[in-house]
Amino acid sequence: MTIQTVASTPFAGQRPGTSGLRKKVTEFQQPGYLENFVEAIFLTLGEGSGRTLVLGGDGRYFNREAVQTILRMAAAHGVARVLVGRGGILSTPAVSCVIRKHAAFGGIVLSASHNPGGPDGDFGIKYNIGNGGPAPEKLTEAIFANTQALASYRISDAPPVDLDVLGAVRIENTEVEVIDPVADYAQLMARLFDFDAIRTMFKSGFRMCFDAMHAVSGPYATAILEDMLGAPKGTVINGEPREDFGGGHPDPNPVNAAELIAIMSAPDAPDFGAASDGDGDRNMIVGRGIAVTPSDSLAIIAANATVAPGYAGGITGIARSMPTSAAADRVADALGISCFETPTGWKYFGNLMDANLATLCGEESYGTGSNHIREKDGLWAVLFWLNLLAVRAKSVSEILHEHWARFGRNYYSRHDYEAVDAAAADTMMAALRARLPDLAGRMLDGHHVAEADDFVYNDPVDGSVATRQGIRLIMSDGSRIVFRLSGTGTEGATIRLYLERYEPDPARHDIDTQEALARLAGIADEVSDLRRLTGRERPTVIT
Ligand code: VG1
Ligand code: CO
Repeated sequence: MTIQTVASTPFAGQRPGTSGLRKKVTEFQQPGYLENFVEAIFLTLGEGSGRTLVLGGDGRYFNREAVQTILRMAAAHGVARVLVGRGGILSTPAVSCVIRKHAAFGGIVLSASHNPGGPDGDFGIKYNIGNGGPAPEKLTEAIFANTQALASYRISDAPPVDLDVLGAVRIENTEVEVIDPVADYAQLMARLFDFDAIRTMFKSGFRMCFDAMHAVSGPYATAILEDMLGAPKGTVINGEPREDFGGGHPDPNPVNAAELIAIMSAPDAPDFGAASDGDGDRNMIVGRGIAVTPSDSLAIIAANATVAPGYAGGITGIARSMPTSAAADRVADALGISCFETPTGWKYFGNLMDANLATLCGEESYGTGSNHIREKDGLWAVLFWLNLLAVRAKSVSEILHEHWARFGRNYYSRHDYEAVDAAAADTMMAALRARLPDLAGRMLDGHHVAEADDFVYNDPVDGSVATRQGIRLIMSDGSRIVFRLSGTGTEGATIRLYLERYEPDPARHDIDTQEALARLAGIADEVSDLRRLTGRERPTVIT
């Protein structure tokens, strides 16, 4: 075994987006592409002696190969110890959990989350810091700068490690320990939630369907729901992780998790349904015949937090990404705590949780979580709901309607225009930005525009500023229209249009969501000229 220095040249486009570097597998397979990015991570972190690093991914195509490369590079950079999940598997929340539990210096997550996998699909890589959360922008920018400057990378020529056998082996001076990917995470969940109450509920005949979408949460859900909580075998469907997610699109929303929605809409539907994404950090909550929006789920978890033993002492604050609906703000008001509004992406929540300003965090994109780790956590949200259902002994629909009756309903929807021409999307955003001063104060189809701006976030903890985080029109009645460009797509540009309208009257809480938001959608098209500029008649996906 020796350490080699391999000559290399920079690749364009290695700037991490909303959540790490995501590209087509074929791009990652270019000689030196992955190595350059990993070298830049190590250059940014400094030499690794005495440090522990956590490593794992969602099991998608190229995961195992990438793990072997990164292990040999970690050894070349003097990392003392690497904790790697068996089979190269660790869900995103499990990486965060293991980093914190073992006081690791940081972790590398291999995932493109909900993006499709397989040889023609996507791959991704992300660095998490010692608090268990995604690296802040300052660090990702430094990594990017290093990718553009390096001339070589260092790697050991050691043979591959057997990733399927638990235990420790050595590469150079680095100890590589293959760990059970589920154990630490499952232990943490058992501390946060009332497993006895949930077990009793399953014993009394409560039925659930968890769709793991052939992604990473399968082993976690099977171990926790079926083995620990006694849910009947078969509660977890599509539980076997596959390199191509069974050809599916592992995004837990009503469009991509259509199988689960069909099961939950059938006459003999189970009491509760849930799904999770590629890397296990997203969740969708479904009742019989009714899907809960992620924004409502965050608000409901906040309003009921104390039912779970881990949150029995109450919550200090809530944080939500800017496009997420203001449903949680109403709960925060009622509880007399703060609700922070951050840019899109979990990395912005880390400081708030570290400073104990926020206990719960959420995003409209099916992401919910708490300060138990520093990533969003799909199974955590599902377990919270199970705990809530066990304590309240009500249906999902009853809980949802009672919440709306108390706080009002924030009708909410996101319209995605995927893989549109990048230049057309930029033109649209630039034109909208230019029109902002003119839009403020205008009446648009009966709505008075109270504010029109491009969201700027001032981090209250470290004073950092994030600009251009989404164009928003805020109406006097609280309705909102938000435009953003995605930072996770790998083809052209994806325009996200977020629509929200508040309805206090319980008699009007069962309107079809798209109908309730139709006027706002019309205004959005009119002010942005989206359809004409992109040549798209309708969104690719509506959630
Ligand atoms: C999307 C979501 C965002 C989420 C991010 C990562 O980003 O909108 O809320 O944090 O994905 O989630 P964007 O830039 O495409 O809108 V995951 O589960 O893909 O790591
Ligand atoms: Co994800």
